[in-house]
Amino acid sequence: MEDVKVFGLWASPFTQRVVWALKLKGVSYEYIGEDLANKSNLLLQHNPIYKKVPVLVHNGRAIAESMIILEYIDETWPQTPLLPQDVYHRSNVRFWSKFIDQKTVDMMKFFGYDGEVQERAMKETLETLRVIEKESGLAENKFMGGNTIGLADLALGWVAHTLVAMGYVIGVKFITPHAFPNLHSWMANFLQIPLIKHNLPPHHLAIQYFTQKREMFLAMIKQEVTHHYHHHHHNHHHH
Ligand SMILES: N[C@@H](CCC(=O)N[C@@H](CS)C(=O)NCC(=O)O)C(=O)O
Repeated sequence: MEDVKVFGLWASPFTQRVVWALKLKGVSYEYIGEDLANKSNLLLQHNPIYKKVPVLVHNGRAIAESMIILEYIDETWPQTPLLPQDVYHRSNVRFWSKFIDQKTVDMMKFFGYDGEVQERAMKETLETLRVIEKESGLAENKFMGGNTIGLADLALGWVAHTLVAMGYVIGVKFITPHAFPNLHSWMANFLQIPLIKHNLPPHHLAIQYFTQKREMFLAMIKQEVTHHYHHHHHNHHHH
């Protein structure tokens, strides 16, 4: 008997990658929602290095890091393959998966800031989207690297959902048909897949979650600025 558990957070774009992969494969699993402000002992035990979600636990053995988990899932449950048969195409999909994964955190940076820092971060986000738009072959293919959904699409999936929610909160629409026609079609194709469509966090909850998150981030920066100011001031008196 298979024992599959996912430790996750519903709003986490990294958790969503794993949920989508398991759904596409038709693997049933138990979902354990984590409160990141108060992580469970099991999560810390399963991912002592990063202490992050998602973690997949298969028959008692833990795997961390969303993209590593996706490869594990693909190798363990070969139905509906996430990587192409052809060796070259497979490398190409891995290339884009890695590129997207490496850029993901930086692409979200704009969301935690205001003013100049936000503007600079936003430029970077747009530049990365431009690279994917132009270079990843989306003009010829429905999905990243072919006509079926795969590893790189799951890596990029957060752009079709989390990035949209983050943009909504700050009043920016990133993926318009005009600015990114290929990505815009990809997004429509991605969201049309029933197993994706039916496994997205509800829009209003995502908006609510990211609105709060942004307020928290901005409050944190303010606190840091005040802290630095006092620190500086304090030193001044002594020298
Ligand atoms: N590279 C990791 C990123 C996972 C990640 O950043 N998870 C966040 C939630 S979205 C987390 O668990 N944060 C908790 C923390 O940093 O304390 C992956 O791909 O799985």
